[in-house]
Amino acid sequence: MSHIASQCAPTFHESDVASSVVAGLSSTRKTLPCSLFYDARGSELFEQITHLPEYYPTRTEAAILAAAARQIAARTAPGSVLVEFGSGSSRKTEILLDVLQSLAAYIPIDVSKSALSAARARLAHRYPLLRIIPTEGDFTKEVGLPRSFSGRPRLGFFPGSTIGNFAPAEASGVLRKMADALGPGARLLIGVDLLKDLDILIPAYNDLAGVTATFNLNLLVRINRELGADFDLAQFRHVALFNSSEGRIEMYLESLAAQQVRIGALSFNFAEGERIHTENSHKYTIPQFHDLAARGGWIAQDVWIDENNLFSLHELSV
Ligand code: AVJ
Repeated sequence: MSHIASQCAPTFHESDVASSVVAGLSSTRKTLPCSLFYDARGSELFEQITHLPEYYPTRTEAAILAAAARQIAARTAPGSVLVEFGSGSSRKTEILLDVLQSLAAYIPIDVSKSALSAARARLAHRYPLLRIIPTEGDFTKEVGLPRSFSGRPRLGFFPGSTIGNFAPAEASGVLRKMADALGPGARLLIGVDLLKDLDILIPAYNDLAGVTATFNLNLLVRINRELGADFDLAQFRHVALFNSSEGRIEMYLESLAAQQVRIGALSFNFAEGERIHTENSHKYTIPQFHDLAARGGWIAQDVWIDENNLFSLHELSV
């Protein structure tokens, strides 16, 4: 079973949290996996981010999806299976579930058992006839879908521009894993944030209310709590910048002073101004993403974009 190494590699267990944190902070360029953002408090903060005036991706993608939904439904045969990768709260899925005709099943895949059961409860209430098969798993690894649906047309769903968290080489690997999991004839609906002016891009990751800063700093709160560390939050600040050669937003936690931080029996030294790299969020043009999808084994079928060219929704086929 191969694993895609990533700055954002998911962390399942307590021991994984400890080892990924120690490894990340021991490296010359300090880093922490962005999957660690999503503890209970982090998920709540991310939910707040999605409502910020500066954070356009969530609401723009939802509007694109709503506008494209009938077209998508018309291309989806009755009896299809909808598979969502990293389904989380399954909020945007409702836009599809409202229009897709007689699905054989909805298979949400997520690393969080609690997110899966909360989503199942909400959706079961709203769609009483829908067969929901929550599947605990990590979409960056091999995902086995239930065999009982092998003959069914499959539609994959990967919204939110989560693909942007992966460097291009990893991203094409993730897309290939999805193609393998879904099998021949499958389609994939994937949300991809577009490259755009920095005066829109930067504030989306550095909002006035400071919610993104709190979200970023919450990594240190989590490490203090779960690993018995003594990070002083007042001694770090949130930094978001655009790396134009890589075409991505990068987030960091920057040390405001020379300091030593203890994690259990270990200690880590920070120079003043030294940064911990906490997230990458790649932005693509349409042709760049088509190229990436092709390297992951997918053929571009259709693309929808909002009127302000902020965000894209792609339909791909294998
Ligand atoms: C959920 C990974 C797509 O990169 O825009 C939002 C996460 N980080 N603000 C993104 C995030 C800071 C988000 N993704």
